[in-house]
Amino acid sequence: MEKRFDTTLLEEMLSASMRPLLIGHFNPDGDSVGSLAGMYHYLRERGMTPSAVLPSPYPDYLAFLIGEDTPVTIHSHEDNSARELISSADLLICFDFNRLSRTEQLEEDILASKVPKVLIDHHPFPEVEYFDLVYSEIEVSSSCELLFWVLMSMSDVEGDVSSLGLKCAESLYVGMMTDTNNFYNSVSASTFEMASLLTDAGVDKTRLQECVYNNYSVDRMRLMGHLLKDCLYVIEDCGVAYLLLSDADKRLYNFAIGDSEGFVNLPLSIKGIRISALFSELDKGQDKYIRVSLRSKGDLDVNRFASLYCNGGGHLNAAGGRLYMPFEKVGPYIEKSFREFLKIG
Ligand SMILES: [Mn+2]
Repeated sequence: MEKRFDTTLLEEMLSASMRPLLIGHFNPDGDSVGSLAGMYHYLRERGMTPSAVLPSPYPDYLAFLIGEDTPVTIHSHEDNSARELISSADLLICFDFNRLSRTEQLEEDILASKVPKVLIDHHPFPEVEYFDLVYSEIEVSSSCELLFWVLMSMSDVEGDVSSLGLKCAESLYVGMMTDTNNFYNSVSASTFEMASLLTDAGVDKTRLQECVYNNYSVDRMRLMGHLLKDCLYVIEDCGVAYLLLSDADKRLYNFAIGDSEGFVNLPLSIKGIRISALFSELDKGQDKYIRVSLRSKGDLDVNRFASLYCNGGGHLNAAGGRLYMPFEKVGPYIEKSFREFLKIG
């Protein structure tokens, strides 16, 4: 249950560092923001002054983890501050991604940096060659859980959860909670143990659930209703169901970043459905593509499907990718692809 890690090298790197920089992935989710914020607060508790960057904005429902006391620099085309932070840092710690390309426009800057690099991640096949120290476990629920057990192994923590500080503890809890879809997938004994230790140490799980899951707009609720009623497609003989979220519908329902969170899981509650997908049209000038999210049950490998048909990857039961085609072609393309992938009809 309890996991132990060798933290000798990490502790050496941290004590040698004056300007550590924490980096999350593009389209940051709860796990990426949670692990970044968790490490941030842990280092602050120890008198260090870390910085943090994200390649793109985070959803509103995570704002409570990143208050004024956790300054995070968000990269944008117009502003070079994230790039400057990368070039001036003396240690880079990356969270919740296995490929540097997940940092999008910051990838080049990270590659150009010659300082020690650490990766803390739970996706398969991480690009270990770019890092000096890698904590990678794919059996673990989330990067937050992995970071939790790494921190618990640190010589200044030695298994004492209260020494992490409440903000660190809350951040790690939120990342684990969101990546497991509120304890629904990828949960093992060590995940429950982590949750139990964190709640014992004062984490208010009800408050965190309220902040994350009961904080949506009316528009988001109506958009979900519209999607389920008018934009849900079922390929019955394949056990596949998918949702098509167009840019026009997003505009109609005042879509905000994070509003489609959880939508992809909805079709999985239909009897007989074992794979679900969400295709979300993005139409922002030059960044025009269709964002793909995939979920599956059992041994159906959507990581493989994403890499074969959707220019992406992820985990066995949760993956993502991108399609470059007119939105109206997605339905026929995906039905054909699933038939080929599952060898049906
Ligand atoms: Mn994750």
